[in-house]
Amino acid sequence: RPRVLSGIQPTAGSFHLGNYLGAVRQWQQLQETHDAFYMVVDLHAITIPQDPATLRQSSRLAVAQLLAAGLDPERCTLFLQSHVPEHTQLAWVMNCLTGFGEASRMTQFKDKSAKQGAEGTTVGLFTYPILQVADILLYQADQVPVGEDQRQHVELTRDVAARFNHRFGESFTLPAPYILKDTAKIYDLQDPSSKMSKSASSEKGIVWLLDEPKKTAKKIKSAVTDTESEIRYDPEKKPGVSNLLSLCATLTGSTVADLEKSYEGKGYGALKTDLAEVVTEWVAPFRAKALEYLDDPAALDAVLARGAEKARAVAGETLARAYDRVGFLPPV
Ligand code: AQP
Repeated sequence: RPRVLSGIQPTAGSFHLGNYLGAVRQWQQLQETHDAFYMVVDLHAITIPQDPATLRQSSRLAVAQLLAAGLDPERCTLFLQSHVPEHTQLAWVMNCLTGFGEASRMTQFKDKSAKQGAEGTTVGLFTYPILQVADILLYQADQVPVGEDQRQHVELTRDVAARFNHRFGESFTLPAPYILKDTAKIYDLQDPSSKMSKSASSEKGIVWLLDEPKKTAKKIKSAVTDTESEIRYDPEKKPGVSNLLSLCATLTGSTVADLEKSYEGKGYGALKTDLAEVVTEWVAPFRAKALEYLDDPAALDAVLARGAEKARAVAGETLARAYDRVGFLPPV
């Protein structure tokens, strides 16, 4: 079976709809057909300041949500990044194979560092894409299911892997991004020209999966549209309406063209009301399940312990081979 690997940051509160539709939903599907490795990336989370107690809680919350979204630890390897020290061990080698200019071109770093300011920007934020290179290469992943915002990091991974292979001999699989066109980028409800993002979206622009479903319905109903009234998919001229149409199509399994037809002659209110219902119908049982999993932290920790064991078996082997190729003497 081809192998997939992906990760998600533990977020205080919950995942948002962009995380779910852009990534996690595909993870659930791919565990049926692929050898799947999914991790909660707590090492990545500390690239911006985190309160230790909150981070611990957010990591368990992330696992609870992944289980509620249908990840099955019998079908995939689900683990916490910090439980597998091989990630940081391989990352050092990859740091030494990545150009400073190359890393400086990462647009996510440019955006986030501009927001943090020079003083608030850590070296960790700068090198985080290189830790991601190690994350992916350790498992020899063929594909990486992510949202569009992560494409550049997967491309960096390919470049660094090719460089390692060229210099030290064929060692790493070159991974391809697995990005579904329809859900590659879910947009902010209030600012539909920007992606829905936990750090950049306003509270009204983001759908948190663990919010009260009523609150979510209200947010959807007050989503920004435009001054026309026609329900038509046109991301350039009508980004708000187009976002609502894509969300509705994705969640109901219909096509945007069919939706356009069925809303002919109807106003934006009808689309928003229907979408609010579709989202809350999905979110309500998801939320109930996640909260139930969260009630049993020992069970969540057991899932992670088993996941780490499975992950380390693969990661340890890759790391040992890479260290050998680089010329590190094995410990005796
Ligand atoms: N708006 C989005 N549309 C589609 N996919 C998205 N993803 C995130 N936002 C969208 C995908 O979700 C996965 C996990 O993301 P993450 O939280 O670990 O990191 P991120 O990409 O940095 O997500 P955010 O919310 O945008 O966080 P900030 O604000 O910190 O940058 C990834 O596969 C991502 O592509």
